[in-house]
Amino acid sequence: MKLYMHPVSTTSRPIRLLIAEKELPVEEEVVDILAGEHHQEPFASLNPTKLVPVLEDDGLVLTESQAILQYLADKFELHDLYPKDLKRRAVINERMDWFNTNFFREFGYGFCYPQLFPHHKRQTDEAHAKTIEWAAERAKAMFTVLDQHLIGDHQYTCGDTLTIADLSGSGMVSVGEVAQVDLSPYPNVQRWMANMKKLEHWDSVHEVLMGYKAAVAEQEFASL
Ligand SMILES: N[C@@H](CCC(=O)N[C@@H](CS)C(=O)NCC(=O)O)C(=O)O
Repeated sequence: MKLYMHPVSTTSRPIRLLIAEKELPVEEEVVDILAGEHHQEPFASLNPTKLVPVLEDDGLVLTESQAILQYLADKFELHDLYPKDLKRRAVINERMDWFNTNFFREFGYGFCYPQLFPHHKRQTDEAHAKTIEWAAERAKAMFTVLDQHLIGDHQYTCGDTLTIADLSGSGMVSVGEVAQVDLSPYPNVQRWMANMKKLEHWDSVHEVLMGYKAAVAEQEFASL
């Protein structure tokens, strides 16, 4: 079984964290998305959407991070992280969809990525600034939902035990560290992220991201 990924990639890190924490027998291969390798063969044919991550397992090719997390949790019977109980599982699936659509559209693709990655820069300075301004308002609303409603008084996003939804969501929130996002208006999010950082392999999985953070430390970022 092989995971095609990039260590900085927001959607690859949660899967790498799952593999590391549970010592899953999954080989990892870096696709250098910063050098455009995902637009070249053979990767472009493996995933015509030309994004990482991709999981290959004996003829099965999966190209969406949430589906990959769910598949690995089922395949290796990680019932602690992805229970079979219908309603608990439905909540985890709901949170994963929420993170990957509502939250990440605004915070990742709208707010952070245009500031962090040159190929996400808009064509004019005005369009660029407006994109970030538009997404910032919506990302703040999403952080409020995450803080007040999804986490609230709990330790994690689906209650008081860790699930694959937390792996997914924390990967998305952590990209904000690179863009120097202040999470102090969201104390429950800060508490939850502190819980996530206690995972044994958090630091090693996020090492390259933290290197990227150091590399752009002098850049000026919009505030959320
Ligand atoms: N919906 C996809 C999104 C994957 C995605 O956005 N991948 C990014 C890295 S986080 C990528 O490959 N970017 C390449 C690019 O921007 O050209 C998933 O959840 O797997």
